Amino acid sequence: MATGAVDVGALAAGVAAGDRVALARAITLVESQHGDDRDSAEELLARLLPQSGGAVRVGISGVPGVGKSTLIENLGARLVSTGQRVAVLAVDPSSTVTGGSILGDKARMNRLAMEPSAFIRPSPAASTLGGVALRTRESLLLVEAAGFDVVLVETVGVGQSETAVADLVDTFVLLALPGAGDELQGIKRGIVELADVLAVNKAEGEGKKRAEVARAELSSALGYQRPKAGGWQVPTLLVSGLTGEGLDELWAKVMEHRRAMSTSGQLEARRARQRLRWLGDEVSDRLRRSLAQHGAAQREYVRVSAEVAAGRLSVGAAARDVIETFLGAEP
Ligand SMILES: Nc1nc2c(ncn2[C@@H]2O[C@H](COP(=O)(O)OP(=O)(O)OP(=O)(O)O)[C@@H](O)[C@H]2O)c(=O)[nH]1
Ligand SMILES: [Mg+2]
Repeated sequence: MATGAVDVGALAAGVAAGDRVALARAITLVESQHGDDRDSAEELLARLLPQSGGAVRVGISGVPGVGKSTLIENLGARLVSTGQRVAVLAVDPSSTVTGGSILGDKARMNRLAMEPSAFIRPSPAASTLGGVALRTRESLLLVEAAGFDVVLVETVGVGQSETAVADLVDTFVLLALPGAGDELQGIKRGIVELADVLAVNKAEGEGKKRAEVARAELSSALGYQRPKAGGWQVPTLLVSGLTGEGLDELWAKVMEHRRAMSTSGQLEARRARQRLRWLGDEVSDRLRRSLAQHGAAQREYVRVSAEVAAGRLSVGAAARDVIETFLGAEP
């Protein structure tokens, strides 16, 4: 659905002034799938780009139920109490199916949601994870233009989404659960490699001993990894998002990572790499959408699909036919 005629100039001014209502509207605009809105969104982003880039961007990931939202609520409240403005964005691939599972999350971040210097945005319901990540990148620029000092991006750990989120933050924090396990508790190997900081959550009271076991195991798993860019050693910590234990240390590590990256020039290099990957994703996404809207190409797709399914046409030849129709024929 189109959001109606948008006064991009006024909206940009509102966002730049830190107006939360304007910011929420701006994010709705970039998330819109409507063609007219896309044009306005791009104009808005072009205007605000010079004011973006200033926030500390941190991804918080981990398997469902590891305690991401609880930790973000507690950490966010601490940061707010030190005078920082904190925004929370969410990337939830399950929302592409259910149309949004973040309601529970927002309830979990009740206290933070009520802070005037905090801003919480549920994840967009886009048709693909790629689409979600693209729009989250844009939302991130908007909250930066609105003057937020810290952006925390929560992602549900199911594999692909962490890669997408690691690609849009400066520091990627992976949360794990207490106790040991062969499969590192369901965390995929490739995901552990993405982590800049690892923390075993729910490490309070009775859970502390088991948390230490998990920490030792993760720590030794990290030992086999090649060092990160700039020689950064991934720390493993014990935290409790519930009680707040270890959260100050966690934040200190995030800041330490950031300082190390800044000093070595890695921060700028990382962001440059991310922007280039973003460009590639954006081009692919647009091509895919144009293809889907191209009548002749879609008819050709249907035709060759039947041939491919029946084994009469090779996949390569079929793909070439679709692309040639797309490039050669009127829509
Ligand atoms: N003991 C203990 N329980 C916690 C802690 N953090 C979260 N929990 C509990 O774990 C459950 C899941 O917490 P959430 O914060 O919703 O976890 P999440 O990772 O955001 O979950 P999804 O968004 O569904 O992936 C809730 O019942 C929390 O109360 C903690 O530090 N210690
Ligand atoms: Mg959550």
